Parts: sequence; structure tokens; C-alpha cells
Amino acid sequence: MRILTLALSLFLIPFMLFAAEQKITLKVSGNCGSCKKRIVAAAETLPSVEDAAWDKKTKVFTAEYDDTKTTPEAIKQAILKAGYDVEGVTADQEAYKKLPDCCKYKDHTHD
Ligand SMILES: [Cu+2]
Repeated sequence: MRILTLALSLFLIPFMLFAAEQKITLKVSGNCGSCKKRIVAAAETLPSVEDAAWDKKTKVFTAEYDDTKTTPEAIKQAILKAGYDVEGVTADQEAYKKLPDCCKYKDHTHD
């Protein structure tokens, strides 16, 4: 039984070390490469957000973050503030208006 407990705790150590590291996936509206840059930059202003990425075809945003330093809600808010809709939630309209014309994804899309 002791050996089992020892083996189990050795097995769990790596998981405990990385437990703070979380992945987030969000549906984020946008059009093009500069949208991508803005979305990624907005997310990466938050502490511990790393490897942020957004795919203009699938509109899927992904990132890694430390859940002791930031929250999924904070990431969502940062992207909304940059002018991009997140998971059906409407973006900050002032920020949206400031986007370049080609990035106004609500008015038109392009491939
Ligand atoms: Cu754009």
C-alpha cells in the first residue's frame, strides 16, 4: 500500500507543477491578419497569457494562461475591449468603430 501511495504521488507531481497552466478556446469574430494581431495583442496584455493564436478561417482563438494570475473572463473582456465579439457577446462599440475599414467584420467579410 505504501509503495502504491509513493508511486501515485510521484505520478502526480508533474500534474501539480503544471496545474496552474490552463488552456482557453474562444470563438472570436474578425476578418484578417491585422484582426489576428489585435486579438492576440489584446489577450497578451494580460499577465501569464502565452501562445495566443487566432485562426481567421475557423475564428477560433486559443491561448494558455496561469489561472492563479488571470481568468477566462479577463481574457474575454480584453478581446471585447479591442473591438471583437467573443462567444456571441458584442464587442466594445467605440473600439469597433476605430478598427480599419477592412477589419469591420460586422459590415462585411472577406476571405
Ligand atoms: Cu482585420
